[in-house]
Amino acid sequence: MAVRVIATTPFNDQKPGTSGLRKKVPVFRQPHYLENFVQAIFDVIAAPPGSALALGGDGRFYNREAIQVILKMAAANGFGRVLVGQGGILSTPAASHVIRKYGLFGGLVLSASHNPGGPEGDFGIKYNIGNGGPAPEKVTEAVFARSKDLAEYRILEAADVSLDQIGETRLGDMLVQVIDPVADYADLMESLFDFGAVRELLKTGFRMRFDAMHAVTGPYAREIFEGRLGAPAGTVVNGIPLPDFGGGHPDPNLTYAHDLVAEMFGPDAPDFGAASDGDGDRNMILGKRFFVNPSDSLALIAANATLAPGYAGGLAGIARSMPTSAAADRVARKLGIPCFETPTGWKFFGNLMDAGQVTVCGEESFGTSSSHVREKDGLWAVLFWLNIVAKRRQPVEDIVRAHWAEYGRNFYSRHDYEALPTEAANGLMQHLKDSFPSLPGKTFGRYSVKVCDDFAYTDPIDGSVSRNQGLRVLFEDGSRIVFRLSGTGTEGATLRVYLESYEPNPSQHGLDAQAALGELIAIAGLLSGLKARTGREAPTVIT
Ligand code: G16
Repeated sequence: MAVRVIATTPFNDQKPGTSGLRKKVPVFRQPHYLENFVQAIFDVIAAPPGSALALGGDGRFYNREAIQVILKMAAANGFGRVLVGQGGILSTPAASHVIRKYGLFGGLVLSASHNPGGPEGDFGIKYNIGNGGPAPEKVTEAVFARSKDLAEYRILEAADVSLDQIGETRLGDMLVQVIDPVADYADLMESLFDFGAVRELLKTGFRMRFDAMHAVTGPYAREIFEGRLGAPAGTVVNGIPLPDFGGGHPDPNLTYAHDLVAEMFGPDAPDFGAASDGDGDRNMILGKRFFVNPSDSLALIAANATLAPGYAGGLAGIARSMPTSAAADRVARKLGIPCFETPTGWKFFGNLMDAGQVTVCGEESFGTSSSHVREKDGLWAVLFWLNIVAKRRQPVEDIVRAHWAEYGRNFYSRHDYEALPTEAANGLMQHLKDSFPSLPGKTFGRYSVKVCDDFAYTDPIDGSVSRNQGLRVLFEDGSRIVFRLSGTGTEGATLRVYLESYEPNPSQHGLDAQAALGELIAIAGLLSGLKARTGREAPTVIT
C-alpha cells in the first residue's frame, strides 16, 4: 500500500466556528475539500508517530465516506491506531469518553450537530484534544491558518475498511479497531447515577418518552432506558439513526421536537419526556405539560447534584456560557462555590474542568454536562433528571416551581432569526455597537441602561483572551439583552437575541416567559432596528 502525496490548492473558507467546521454536504464533497481540512488538522497537532485517535460521527449523510478518507489519511500521516465506532457511529459525548478512557492523542468527531442532514444538508468535522474536549481557539485558529497555505495532503492508496464488524484490521502500518460505540458510555452512566432508584421509579407506573429524533442517541438510549433501566419497549421513539434523520431537524427544542412536545402537552401525557440532538450532546427536558428551560435545568441539576452517587461529594464549581441565565449563579452562591461565565462554546469549559475548578457546566442552547467527559452530554442530563425525580418522587413541574420559590425565577428566552442576509446582520450588530456609548443612563419604560459592552473573556487558567463574544445591554435591575451572531449556521447569518429578567416574587412565577419579557423584547427591537434592517416580523425559533 503506497502513500500518495496529492498536490492541492487552499480553500479560503475553512474557518472553524463555535464547534468545528460546518458546511453543506456539497461543499464537503468538492474534490480535496475534506482532505485539505483534515491535513491542516494533522499538520497543526503534529502527533508523534504511532499516536492513537478516536473517530466517529452521528451517522449523517457522508459520514461513512468521510471516515474512509480520514482513516487512509491517518495511516499516511503516521498514526498507529484509530478506534472507530461500529458503523462509523460515535455520539459526541461517547467520543469524548473514548478519548479519555483509552488515553488517546485526540479524536475526530463528524457531525453538524442539530443541523439537518442529507445530500443537501449539513456536514461537519471537529477535532478534540487528549482531554476529550473540543480543541481550544488557539488550535482552531492555527488549523484555519494552515488551511490557507496548504499545498499537499497525504493519503494511503488502499481499499475501504469494513466498519460493521467489531474487531481489528490493518491499514498499512496502522491498526483500525472497530469498537462497540455504546458499551463504554453506558457503563460510565451507570457509574454516575442511581440506576436502582430509577428502575424502582419506572416500576411505579412512572411513564417516560425519549425521542432520539432518528439521530445518534437511539442505540444508546435503547441500551440504557429499555435495557439497563427496564423501561418498556417503545419508550425510545425514532430510535434508528438515519442519514437524513428521517427528513427531520434533529434539534431538541420546542419547535423542532414537535411530536414529543405535542405528546407531552397532550391529554394522556407521560410523566417525563426528553430528546437529544443529531450527535447526542444536547438535551431537552419536559415534565407533564411543562418545559424546563435549559438555563433552569443547569441550576436545578447543580442544586440537586448530591442526589446522584457520582456527585455525592458536592461540586467544585459551576460554569455557564455568558448568554445562559444567571439562575445557576444563585445556586453557586448558596453552595459557596465559584461560578464562571465563559463565551459560547463548550471548548471554553475544558481548561476549568481540567484544573478541577468546575464540575458542572451548562449553556442555554440545550447543553449541560460535567467533568465526566469534556463535551456536553444529552443522555447524561436526562439521566440526571431521572435520578432527581427518582429520589424526590415529585413531578418535574413541582421540582422546578419549588426551586423558583427558593431562589427566585430568572425569566429567560432566546429569539433566533435564522438565515438572515449576512450584510443585514452585520449592519445590525455594528449599529448596536455604535449606539453603545450613548445608551448608559437612558431609560426605556421601567428599564434603565447601566452598562453596554462587547463581551470579552480572559481564561483564568491559561490567560488567553477571546473578544467579540456578544453585545450586552445590562440594565440597572439586573435584567439584560444580549445580541450575538451564531457560529454554527451554514446559511447566511443567524442572529440570537437573549432576554433575561429576574423575579423574586413567587406570586409572579406562573407568568409565561414571553409575557414577562414583553417589554425587554420591545426594547431589543427598538435598540437594534431589527424589523427595518432585516425585514423580519418575528423570530424563526423562540425558546
Ligand atoms: C455548539 C457549541 C455550543 C454552543 C452552540 C450554539 O453546540 O458546542 O457550545 O452553545 O453550538 O452556538 P451558536 O450560538 O454559535 O450557534 P452544538 O450542539 O451545535 O455542537
